[in-house]
Amino acid sequence: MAANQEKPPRRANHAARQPAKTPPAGGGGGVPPSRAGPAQERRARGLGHPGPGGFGPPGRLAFTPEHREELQRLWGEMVLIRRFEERVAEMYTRARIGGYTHLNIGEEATVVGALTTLRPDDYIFSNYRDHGHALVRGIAPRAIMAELFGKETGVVHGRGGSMHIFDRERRFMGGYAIVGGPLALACGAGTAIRYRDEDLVVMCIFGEGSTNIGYFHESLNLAKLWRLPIVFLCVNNQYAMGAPVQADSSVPEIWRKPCAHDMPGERVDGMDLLAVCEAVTRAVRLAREQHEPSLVEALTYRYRGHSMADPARYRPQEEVNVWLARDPIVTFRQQLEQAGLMRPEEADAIERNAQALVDEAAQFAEASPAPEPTDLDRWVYA
Ligand SMILES: Cc1ncc(C[n+]2csc(CCOP(=O)(O)OP(=O)(O)O)c2C)c(N)n1
Ligand SMILES: [Mg+2]
Repeated sequence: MAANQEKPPRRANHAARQPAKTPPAGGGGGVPPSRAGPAQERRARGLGHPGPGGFGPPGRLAFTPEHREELQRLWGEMVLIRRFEERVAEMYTRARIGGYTHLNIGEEATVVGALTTLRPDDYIFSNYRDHGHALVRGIAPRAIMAELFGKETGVVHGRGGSMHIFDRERRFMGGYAIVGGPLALACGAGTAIRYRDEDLVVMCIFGEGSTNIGYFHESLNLAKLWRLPIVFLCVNNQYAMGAPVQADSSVPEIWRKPCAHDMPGERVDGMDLLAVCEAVTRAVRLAREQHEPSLVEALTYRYRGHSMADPARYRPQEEVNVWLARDPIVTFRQQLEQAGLMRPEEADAIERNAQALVDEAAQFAEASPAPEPTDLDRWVYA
């Protein structure tokens, strides 16, 4: 009985039937009622429902001198992902890493541009393509690499491997192998945030193939109905394994799909870090200030196969070349240099730093102990 009293109150049926266009003062339409009231009322008077032109005011970053340091840092994060994953590919080929391994190479501008908009106490739900997400979140490269090696020093003690990176302290709520699965979990976190009346945001990252799965529509429906503060980030790399988006989605423009749930959607150039940052900043603000979930579709490309086991022979080389010419790391560096915001020697120093981190991570992973056979069921839940 005591446990029952601790549960958040059930929401009234009539609330579920209310259209949730604008939040009524003192509570969101169709939201599980929160335990506190005044803060909710404050937030309910936010920016207003976004129109078809976009989510609201623009973001904050630009190629201007006051952002010099931050822009260099962001470029450095993209470089770190690239160097880290090149080493992962090498270590996989040398059989130091087992299981499945999916790389972010080519998608760095989307990863960095999106995740940099979050506060450290916001939640992230990722999929199996999670190394880059974990790096940007601040999980140590050595702990990720050791995880990939299946070592006890890995971020989840070597029990998860490449697809299941998890760090509760950093609110990195996991990579998941089940396509679409994290969307439902993100709704759980979003509901918890509303019950506790917190001003936190959940970012849920998934591929365009996941939008054909039932979980996608169930989750968007619930998120909108209950006004859950979720940013649905669809990384549209245009392929789900070997299937091009036009072949598996009746609506290949993913940003249009959330309209079925009266949810705003926006497409952004996923090779352009600042554009991603700007769009996601607006989506985060909507979620945090108005409990308005939205979807951002970042159009990007993976330069490698679906996983390390995939030679990606299904893509014409001319198509790959078009996207290679838009390499986000090369482009962003050029933009920074042309704007006088990064000198070649500064870029070289950032490169060296990334390389040193990756070297150290690989050495650490190699030298770390494997889990003890006697600990087989430790850290494992079923
Ligand atoms: C429920 C489920 N169905 C099928 C699979 C097999 N599978 C793994 S990844 C993948 C493609 C997903 O593509 P997308 O969502 O576009 O993400 P990407 O790999 O391109 O990042 C599929 C079908 C799975 N893991 N889970
Ligand atoms: Mg895809």
